[in-house]
Amino acid sequence: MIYDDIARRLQEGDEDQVPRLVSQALAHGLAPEEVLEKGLIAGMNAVGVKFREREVFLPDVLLAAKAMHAGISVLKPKLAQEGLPARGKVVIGTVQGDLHDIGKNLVAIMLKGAGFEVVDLGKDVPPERFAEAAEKEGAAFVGLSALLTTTMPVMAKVVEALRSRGLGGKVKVMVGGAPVTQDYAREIGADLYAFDAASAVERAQALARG
Ligand code: B1M
Repeated sequence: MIYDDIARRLQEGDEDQVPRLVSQALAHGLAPEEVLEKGLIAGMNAVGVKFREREVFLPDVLLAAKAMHAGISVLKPKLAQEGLPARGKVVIGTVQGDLHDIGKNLVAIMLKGAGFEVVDLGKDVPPERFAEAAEKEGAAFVGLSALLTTTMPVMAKVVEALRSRGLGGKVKVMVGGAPVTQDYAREIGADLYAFDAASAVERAQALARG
C-alpha cells in the first residue's frame, strides 16, 4: 500500500522518494488529508517511537524531518485551497526553547486553507513576541505549539504576556502539540485546545462564528 511506502521512506529519511510517492498518491486520487495522516504522520510517529527506544538517533530524526517537509510541500497546495472568505487573523508559532515546527506548520497551512489570515512567527518564539504581534496585527487568536514537556510552561507565560497588555479575553489563545492536553489548556487559562491540525481548524472556525 502506498501509505506504508510513504511511511517507510520517511523513516529512511528519503527526501527524493517521499515527495515522489506523495505525488503518486495524489495522482491516484487519494485524499490529501489521508496521505498526510496515514503516510507522513504515521511515518513520523514511528520515528518518534524508535527515537525514544534508541533504535534511531538525532541525525536520523533530522533526515526524517527533511523528508517530511519535502512531502508536505507537495501536499500544501491541496490542503490550502485559495479563494475562501477571510475569517480573521491568527498569530501562530512554536514557543521559546522549542524547535519542533512540523506540526505548527501543518496547523498554519490548514488554517490558511480554511480562510484564516495567518501570521507565522516561526519557532523558538519568546512570550513577549507573541503578545506584541497579536496587538500589532489585531489578531483574533494566538496559536501556540509545544512538543517538549520542558517548553509547555512557556505557553502560560504567553497567556500572562497577553493579559499584561490588556489583551486577555480579547485575543483568544489556542494551544496544541503532542504533550499538551485539554486539562493543561484549562490549567494555564488558554481558551482552546486542539489535538491535531484538523481539530485546530474546527475549533478556530467555531470561535470565528462566535
Ligand atoms: Co524531537 N522530541 N527533540 N526533534 N521529536 C520529540 C517531541 C520526542 C517526543 C521524541 C521522543 O523522545 N520520543 C521528545 C520529547 C520528549 C518530551 O519532552 N517528553 C523529543 C526530544 C527529546 C528532542 C530533543 C530534546 C532531542 C535532543 O536534542 N536530545 C531535541 C529538542 C530540540 C528543541 O526543540 N529545543 C529534539 C529535536 C528534534 C529535531 C530538530 C531533530 C526534529 C524536529 C524538526 C522540526 O520540527 N523541524 C525532532 C522531531 C522530528 C521529533 C519527533 C520524532 C516528531 C515530531 C513531529 O514533527 N511530529 C517527536 C516524536 C513525536 O512527536 N512522535 C520528537 C509530526 C507532527 C505532524 O506532529 O508535531 O505532534 P506534531 O503536531 C501535530 C499535533 O501535535 C498538533 O497538530 C499537529 C498535526 O496534526 N499540533 C497542534 C501541534 N501544534 C499545534 C498547535 C495547535 C493545535 C494543534 O494550536 C495552535
